[in-house]
Amino acid sequence: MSSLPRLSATTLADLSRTGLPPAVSPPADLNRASAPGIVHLGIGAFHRAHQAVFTERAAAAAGDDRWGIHGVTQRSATVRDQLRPQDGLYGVLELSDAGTSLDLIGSIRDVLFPAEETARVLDTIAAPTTHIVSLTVTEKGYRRAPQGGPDFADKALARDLEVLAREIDGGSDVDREAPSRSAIGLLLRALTHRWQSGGEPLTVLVCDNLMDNGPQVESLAHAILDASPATGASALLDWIRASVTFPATMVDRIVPKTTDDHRRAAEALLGATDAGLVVAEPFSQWVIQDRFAGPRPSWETVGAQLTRNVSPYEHTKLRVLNGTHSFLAYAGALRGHALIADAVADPELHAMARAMIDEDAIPSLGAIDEIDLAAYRESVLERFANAAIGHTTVQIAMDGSQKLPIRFLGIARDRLAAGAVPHATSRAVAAWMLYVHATTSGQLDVAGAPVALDDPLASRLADAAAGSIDGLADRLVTRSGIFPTALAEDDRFLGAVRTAVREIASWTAEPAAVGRGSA
Ligand code: CS2
Repeated sequence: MSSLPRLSATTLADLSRTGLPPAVSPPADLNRASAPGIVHLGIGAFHRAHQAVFTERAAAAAGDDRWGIHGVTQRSATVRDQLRPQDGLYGVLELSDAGTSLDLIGSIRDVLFPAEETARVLDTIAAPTTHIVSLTVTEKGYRRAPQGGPDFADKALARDLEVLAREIDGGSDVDREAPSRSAIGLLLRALTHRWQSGGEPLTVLVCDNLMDNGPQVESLAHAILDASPATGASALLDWIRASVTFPATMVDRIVPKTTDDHRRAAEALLGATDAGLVVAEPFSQWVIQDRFAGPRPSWETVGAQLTRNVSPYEHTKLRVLNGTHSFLAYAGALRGHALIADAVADPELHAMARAMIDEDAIPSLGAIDEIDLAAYRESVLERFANAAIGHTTVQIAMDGSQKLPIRFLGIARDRLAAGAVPHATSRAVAAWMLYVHATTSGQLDVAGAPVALDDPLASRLADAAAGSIDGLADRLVTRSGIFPTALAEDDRFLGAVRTAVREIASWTAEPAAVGRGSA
C-alpha cells in the first residue's frame, strides 16, 4: 500500500504549491462545479486518453467551463470508484522512446454507474446544458447483427427495448431506475427522456471503430424505433430526425491497458497515487464531421480536424491501422509474441503486415486524395514499434468476431470485386482462425501464460473451431455467422484462406505447440 497521498483537487493544490516537475502538466484552471456539457457513454481508457484530453485542452484554450464531462460506465462501478474520490482527476502517462510525460486531466467532472443511478444518467442527458452525448462502447456495444442492423435476437437488447417501449408511452409501470443492459438501449432511453423533457437539440458523437460510425448508429436507432410497439415511437423518431445529429468521426490513439509498472512510473513523477491513470502513445488524431445540432467545444483549436467528409480518414485508419493491428495481434500471439512491438519487429510478420497494407488495404480504398498513404503506412508501422507502451497482442486480439467484418472482410470483399484475390488479408483471416482454434482448445500460451478466447461469440466460435486444422477454414466461414454469404461462397476467398491456414499452421512443427515460441 503506497504511503503517497491519492490524487484529488486538494492533494493537487498541495503538490502545486511545492511545484510540479516539468514532465507533469496540470489540469486546466476552470470552474469544475459547472454543469456538464457532455455525457460520455463508455468511460474507458481510450476516451480518457483521447476525447477527454482534446476537450480539456479546448476548454482551457477558450477559458470555457461549459464542457465538463459526466462519464457513464457500462458493466461495473470500477471507473466511478477510481475517479469520484479523485474529483474526476486522473493522469495520462505518455510513453515513447523519446521519453515520458504525465498530463493531468480535469475535464471529467463525475462518473455515473447506471446499475445504481440510471435516472440520474437520463436526467443529465435530458438537461438543456448537455449538448453532446458521445460514445466509446466498443463494436459489441451496439448489439448489431453480423450482417448489419439491430440484433433483435440479442437478449440484452430485447429486454432494453421492452423498457424503452414503456418509457416512450410513459405508462404508469415506468421504472426509470431500471438499468439498461446495452449501450444502444441506454442511448435510446436517454433520447426519449430528452424528447419528453422539452426536446432541446442534441449531438450523438460516436467515437468507436465502426465504418461510418455516426450514420451507422443513426440507422440502428431508426430501425429499432421503426420496429418498436410503442404508440409514440414514430413521434420520437420524427423528433430525432429533426433535432438530433449523428456525425461521423475517426479517432486514433494507441492506448494499452494500464499496468502496475505504469502506475509506479506515474507515482514517481507526480508524488501521488492515481487510481484512474491511463497510458498512451504521443500520437493522437481526431477527425470529426462538422454536423452538430448545437454548440460544441472548439476542438479544432487543439488539433482536431472538422470536415464535411470523414470517410477517407476513417476507412484508411480502420483498414490500414486497425486491420494490420489485428493481423499482428493474432499472428504475433501464435508466434508467442507478447507485445505488438515484438510482432512488428519479427521480420516475417513485418513483411506480411506490409503486404497486407500494400497489396490489399490501400488498393481497396480507391482514390484517397486527402492522405499520403505511403507516409501513413510508415507512420503506422513506426507507432506499432513503440515498445515503451507495452501494448499486448492479447489485448488487441479480443472481440475478433466484431472486428473482423470491419478490419478484414471489407477489404476482402472489395478486392474480390475488383478481380483480385486478397492473399495477404486471407492470411490475416487465417491467423484469426488459428488463434480461435488454439485458444479454444487450450493450446495457446503467450509469454508463459495460457490465453483464453475473449469474444462475445466465444462459445459459437469454439464449437465451430473444434476439430482438425484441415477443415478449420470451412467450419468457421460457414458456422461463425460473421462471414457475409458473398464471401463465404466465393471459392477464390475460401481457397486463399484454406492455403493460408496450412501455411500458418506449419509455422510450428506441431499445432499443439502453437504459441510456445519465444516472446
Ligand atoms: C486496437 C485499437 O484494440 C484494438 O483493437 O486496434 O484499440 C487501436 O489501438 C486504436 O484504434 C488506435 O487508434
